[in-house]
Amino acid sequence: MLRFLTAGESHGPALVGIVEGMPAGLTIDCELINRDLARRQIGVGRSARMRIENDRVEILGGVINNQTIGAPVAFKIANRDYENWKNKIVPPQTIPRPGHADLAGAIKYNLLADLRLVAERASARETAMRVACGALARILLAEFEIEIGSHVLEIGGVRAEIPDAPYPELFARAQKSDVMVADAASAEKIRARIEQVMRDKDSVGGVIEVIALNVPIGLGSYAQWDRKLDGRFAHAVMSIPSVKGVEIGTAFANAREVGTRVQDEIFLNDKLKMTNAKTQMTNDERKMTNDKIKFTRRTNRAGGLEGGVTNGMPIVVRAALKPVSTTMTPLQSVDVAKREPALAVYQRSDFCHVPRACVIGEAMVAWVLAEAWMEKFGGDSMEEMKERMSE
Ligand code: EPS
Repeated sequence: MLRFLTAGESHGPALVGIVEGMPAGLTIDCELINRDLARRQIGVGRSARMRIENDRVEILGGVINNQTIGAPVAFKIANRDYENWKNKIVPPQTIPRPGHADLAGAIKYNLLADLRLVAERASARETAMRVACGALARILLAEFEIEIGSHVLEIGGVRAEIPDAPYPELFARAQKSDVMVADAASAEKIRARIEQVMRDKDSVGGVIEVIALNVPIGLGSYAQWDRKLDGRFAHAVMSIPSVKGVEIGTAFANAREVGTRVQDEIFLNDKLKMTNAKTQMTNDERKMTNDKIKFTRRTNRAGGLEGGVTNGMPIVVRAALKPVSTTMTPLQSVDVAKREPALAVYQRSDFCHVPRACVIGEAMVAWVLAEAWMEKFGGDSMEEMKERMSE
C-alpha cells in the first residue's frame, strides 16, 4: 500500500511529508521534484508570497545514493517566509473570510479566539508538499512510460481554444505560457482577463484538465465502490483547495446528449498492425490511441475510464476551481469576538491560482495512478515489479 501524509503550517518553519510504500531501487532525481515545485510557483495573478519562496525539497530519509531503499521517504520544504513571521506580533484575526475554512474550522477546533490558527493549516501552502509527494509518484510511473500533463481550459469565463496537437505537444505549449494555456491567442485573452480582475480588486477561478498517457487497461476495479478509479480521482482532485467540481472526460457535455452519441465505440487497432502504421493515423486518432493495445477508440468521452477501470485511453480529469475566497474588495462577515457585523479583512492571497493548480492536479492524479499501479503490479523492489510486468 502506498500512502502519504503532510504536516506543517503556512508560516511555520517548514512543510514535511512522508511517503510510505515506494519500492526499493527507484532512482530519485531531486531536480525533477524541484522542477514541479517551481511550476507550482508560476502564473499571472499569483500571490506575493511566491516572490519570497523558492520551494526546494530536502530528502531526510528513505533515499540513499539517489535510490529508494524501501523505507519511508521523508521530505522537507523550508518556508522562507518563516523568518519574517517568527518574532512578529500579529493581532488575533476575528473576522472570518466567507468561502474560507475560517469560521467552520474555528468552531470545529475551538479556535474562535484567533482564526489565523485555522488558516495556518487550511492554507494552500500545504499543496507544495503534495506536489513533492506527487512528483515521487510521477517518477515511479515514468519508469513504466506513463506521462502526466495538464493545461488550463478556461479562466474567468474565457475559454481557451484547444490546438489540434498530440497531448505531449499540448502540455509543452501550455508550460511555455504564464497562464498554462496551450493556444497563444487564447493565452493573451485569458491573461487580460486576469489582469482586469486584479485591477477590479477581485479574484477569479477556472477549469483545468489533467491527462495521463500510456496507462494500461485494467487499473482500478468495478468490483467494489471504493476501488473504482474514477471515484478515487474525484476524491483526490476535489481535495485540492478551492476545487469544487471534478469531471471525468466530457461528463457534463455527455449528460446533455443521447446515449448513442456519447459512448466511445470500439475498433480493432488494424492500423497499428501494419508497418509504418502511425503515419496513416490522423492526429486525433494518434492522440487517442494507446498503441500497446489491440483495440482502439476514435473518441475518448469517457476520459479513459469505464466501470471505474482504465480502458487504455488517456485518463482525462478536469477540475473546476472557484475563485480564491480572499478578495481585496471586502465581503460581508461577522466579528466573532465583538459579535457584530464586520467586513472581512484582506490578507495576502492569489488573485488567480488556476495556472498554478495545474501541477497540483497532476500530482494528485499521479498519486492515485501510482496507488492503483502498486495494487496491480506492486512489489518490494523495482526489479521485482519489472519482472512481474514482463510475465
Ligand atoms: C500559498 C501560500 C499562502 C497564500 C496562498 C498560497 O501564503 P500566505 O498566506 O503567506 O500569503 O499566498 O494561500 C491561499 C491562497 C490560501 O487561500 O490560503 C502557496 O504557497 O501556494
